[in-house]
Formats: sequence, structure tokens, C-alpha cells
Amino acid sequence: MSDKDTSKYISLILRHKPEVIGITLDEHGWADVSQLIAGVSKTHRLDRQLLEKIVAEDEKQRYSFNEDKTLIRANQGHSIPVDVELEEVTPPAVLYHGTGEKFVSSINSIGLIPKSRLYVHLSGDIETAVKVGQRHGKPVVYIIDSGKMSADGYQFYRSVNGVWLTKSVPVKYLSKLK
Ligand code: HQG
Repeated sequence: MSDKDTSKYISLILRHKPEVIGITLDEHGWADVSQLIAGVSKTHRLDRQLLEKIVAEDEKQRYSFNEDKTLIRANQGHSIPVDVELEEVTPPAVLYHGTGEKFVSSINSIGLIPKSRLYVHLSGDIETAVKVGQRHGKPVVYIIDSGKMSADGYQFYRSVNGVWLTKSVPVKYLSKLK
């Protein structure tokens, strides 16, 4: 099993299913590092050194340690209701959302919803949005009128790894990138 598989498994545990290794997250999404290593290493190659490498080198900076590295959490992407102390920020005038063509008719009728996650994930640039969309088949990119949304009172957050998050995006703030 590759380190990438291990990282994916850690992401599953820290965002969605800590119970698969019998651990819990606290209200801020933190897991105990020793418990995580003990649980994950039953099925995957993992020790403290490799965990530190995965956290440091993750291409999307998905994870953070606390100061003394006794706790670890995912920076965003959760489906379980934890408060990762997201920073509320005024967004740029436009943001982007990449999705799959199969979701277009539903999005065009009810807007963007978070589905299984806590937030709708938005990108600051088109290239990232295309990559996110490709995970769902033929990619489609929406332009979000985030400036107008913010002026209308919608809240935006930016996770420590630079992903933009908001609760939902109504249809009137959406247009499809040609
Ligand atoms: C779609 C990855 C039908 C939405 C990425 C998306 C991201 C609707 C899918 C992060 C809809 C949910 C999140 C509606 C939204 N009707 N479909 N009304 N509203 N959708 O995976 O944004 O590698 O939960 O467009 O890079 O694709 O995991 O969200 O296609 O940052 O770190 O429902 O996950 O990061 O899919 O991706 P997801 P996402 P990681």
C-alpha cells in the first residue's frame, strides 16, 4: 500500500469516519496523534515520522497539527459537524466551483448545496476548479458572484489551506463559464 493510500485513509478518518479505527474527534475536529497512528498502522504503514512527512508534503495541505503535535485535524472537507475555527473573510469579486456535467441540471434548478459536506467548496482560480470538477466526470465550471453574495450578507470562510467555503449558493449568483 502506498503513502498516498495511507493519506487517503487518514483523510477519511479525519473528515468523515473516525469510527473506522475506533477513535473520536473533539468539537474542533482534533484527533489524538498517538491514537491515529495506532489505529491506522493496523492496516497501513504509518509511524510518527511518516505522518509528519504526509502532513508537511500533502499537495493540498489537507492536515494540521496543534502546536505540540499531540493532535491532528483536517483543515476542511468534513462531513461530520466539527468547528475547525474557520476564518470569515470578505471574498474576492468572483470565485469558481468545478463540478461534473451530470450535476448541472440540478444545480441550475436549486443552486449549489453542500450535499454530504458541511460547506460548498469554491476555488479562487479556474484551473483548480477544473481539477475539482474532473473528479466528477466531464468538468463544468461555475462562476460565483461572490462580491454580490457578500454584499447581500452571505458569509464566506477561507480554510488555512486556501479553500473558499460557504453554506450554499443560490441560482441567481451562478453563471456557467463558457
Ligand atoms: C455537487 C476535494 C447536484 C457539487 C476537492 C460537487 C474539493 C450538486 C458534488 C473538495 C448540487 C459534491 C470538495 C446540486 C452541488 N445538485 N449536485 N444542487 N450542488 N452539487 O466531493 O466540491 O482532494 O462533496 O458541484 O478538491 O467536488 O478531498 O465536493 O460536484 O476541494 O481534499 O455535488 O474535495 O478535495 O462533491 O469537492 P464533493 P467538491 P480533497
